[in-house]
Amino acid sequence: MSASRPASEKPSKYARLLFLVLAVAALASLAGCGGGEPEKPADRYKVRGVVSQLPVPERSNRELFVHHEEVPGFKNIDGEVVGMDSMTMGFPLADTELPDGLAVGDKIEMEFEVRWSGGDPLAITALEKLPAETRLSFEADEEEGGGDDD
Ligand SMILES: [Cu+2]
Repeated sequence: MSASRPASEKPSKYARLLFLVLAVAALASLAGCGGGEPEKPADRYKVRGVVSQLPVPERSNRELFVHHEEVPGFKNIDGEVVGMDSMTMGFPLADTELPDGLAVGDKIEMEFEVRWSGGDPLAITALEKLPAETRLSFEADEEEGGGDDD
């Protein structure tokens, strides 16, 4: 029996092959471990409300004022769920575009995020108009019995 090894092959070919295999393996493991612990993500909330003031174009920070419903799951800076009462407040729009023709009095549903570290803690990340007949929780308190006028 004769072992027919390719002893005549040039070693440099194997070296290159080995290098290639190692390089591919290294890349694969890099892609797999994604770069360490993720930062604490922003808290995100969804809330409905009524537009009470549109952003003022002259101001650099575009802020939409909304009379919003209660946000029961709202967390404070320590991550404790403290909730947020229904109130009228300004929400920075960040890069979010407003729906065409959005006007004061329109009902909306929006998502906003809160980052307790960094410059601007609050930002609207999504916003859409709700049908005008949508009943919001604070309306039920304020005007039981109706008398709706547009
Ligand atoms: Cu609020």
